[in-house]
Amino acid sequence: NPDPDWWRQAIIYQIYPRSFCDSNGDGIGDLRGITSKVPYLASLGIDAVWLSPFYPSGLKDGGYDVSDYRDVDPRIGTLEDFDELVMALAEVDIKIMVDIVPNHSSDEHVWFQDALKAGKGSKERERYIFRDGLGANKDIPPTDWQCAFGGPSWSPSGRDDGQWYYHMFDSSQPDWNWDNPEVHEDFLTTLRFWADRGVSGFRIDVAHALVKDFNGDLPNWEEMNGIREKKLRNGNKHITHPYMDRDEVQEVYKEWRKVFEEYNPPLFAVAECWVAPDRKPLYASSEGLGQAFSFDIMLCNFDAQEYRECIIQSLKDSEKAGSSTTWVLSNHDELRHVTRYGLPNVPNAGYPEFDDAFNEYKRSRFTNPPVDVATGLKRAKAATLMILGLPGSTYVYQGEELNLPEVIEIPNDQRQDPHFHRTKGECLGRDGCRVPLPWEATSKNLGFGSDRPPHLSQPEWMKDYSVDLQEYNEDSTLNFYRRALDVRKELQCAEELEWIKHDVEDVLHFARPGGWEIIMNAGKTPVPLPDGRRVIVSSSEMKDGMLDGETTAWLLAE
Ligand code: TEU
Ligand code: CA
Repeated sequence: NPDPDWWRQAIIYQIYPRSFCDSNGDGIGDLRGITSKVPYLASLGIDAVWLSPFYPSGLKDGGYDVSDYRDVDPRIGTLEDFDELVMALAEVDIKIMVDIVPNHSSDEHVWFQDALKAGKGSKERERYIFRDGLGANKDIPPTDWQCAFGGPSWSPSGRDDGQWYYHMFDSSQPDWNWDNPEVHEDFLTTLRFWADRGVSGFRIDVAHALVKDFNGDLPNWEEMNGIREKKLRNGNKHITHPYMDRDEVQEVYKEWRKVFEEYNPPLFAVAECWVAPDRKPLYASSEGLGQAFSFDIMLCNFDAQEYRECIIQSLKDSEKAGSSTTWVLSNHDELRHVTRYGLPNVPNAGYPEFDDAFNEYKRSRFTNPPVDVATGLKRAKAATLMILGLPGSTYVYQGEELNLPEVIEIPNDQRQDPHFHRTKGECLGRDGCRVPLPWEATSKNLGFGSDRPPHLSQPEWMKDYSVDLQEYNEDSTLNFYRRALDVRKELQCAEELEWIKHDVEDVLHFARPGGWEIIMNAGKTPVPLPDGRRVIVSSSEMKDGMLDGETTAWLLAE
């Protein structure tokens, strides 16, 4: 009897397919490459993998510009390769999740191409969001809004008809019109398509967008940022925004829920939603998608008080929804956390968009970061052991188990992220966390692929992080992750947590059912370990009954 709750405390490993493993030596990671590494995935002790988009794509946004939702990019493989991967994973009891990108497609999607051709007023244009431009010549965009990567969020149809299409992200990513039933139908077909091929769940990209209301008088960009800020901070549903976190988007997910329940166990979904805490339960409820990412821990400095507040809030939000929370330290959009933790702290106001200090740090991403890698690594391991001790599921991003830092030194002509191109290099963008993995220290392309150089080049120092070197080193980060996941499986227990008071402000101490205790010292000064417990795993070496600074330990009663 399949367990419908398998995801609640699962370890889910995120694969960025183009950068995982290249089976045919063309420099691009592919599905067969992933299949060839199934034994490695099994050795980690994970429950599921989540594949970032591998669909046919214009590749203007790392595959998050999908031109066919029900196929595989020929550069990455075939549907047969996908089936083989599913089978190989099933043999080692690992589930598979895929990424659904429902806010926008690629401009190369056949429906968008049809929309451009069919012209103004056609039913083809009704699948996207087209509006007339302003002014006598309709050559002014309908609003002054900016897209997420910089630059206007409307682009001309290119057909001399005065029409513009809306894109929240890059101009190559036109937004779907979720007022159109055809769009609804098509996504239901896509969900079933992948579920029928053996997929257990989905990660839903920008789940808080989709439904728009662009009728009537629209706010200008400055006014809208005010609304957005209010909505992100206060959330309550009385504040409506033209495209963010509208109540109607939940209707879409109720439809999806019906499809999820057609399967046994029901399909699982996790929402990528950047919304205020009081809105999160809507997305995470069992009538909606089922789980919602909490990125708060990713936005925390390495700081006990910030962690404490974040843990309490995340657990509260998920409990309200009857869901479990998520812990994420890195993903394909963010500065890898070894590097982040090696940087000086920035004031954390929770929502980065409106925080000057955070923006400054993101913009400087990563022209000349003053990174202290040793500190970053020590903290990364401590934070990892802390989140693995919490109730909820943990998402691990490929390479974090190798302790990979962000790659700064990518030649500009190789950079792919629209962030980099739109800001004319002012922000280096997200390519630095997407560099292909180092598998073998002394092989060509570090064992990623056998022939052509990887699509983003691996710096010389990356060989020191190779899987093969770490395999045989008992103290490697790779073996630390394996040990922690192994022990965690043994200690698996109900989703309960009890805080234990500690005299030192910088120390977090909590207990889980079964006598399992987690203690983290986020400060620099060592503290004594509590009496009568033995250490079962620790993020750095234990000496003389002391818990070192910036260290986490798991304890059991003696
Ligand atoms: O990201 C959505 C999102 O909110 C981004 O603005 C994110 O905050 C940004 O990338 C940080 O620099 C998702 C995907 O994860 C991302 O890779 C895509 O570029 C984006 O959607 C558009 O599909
Ligand atoms: Ca390849």
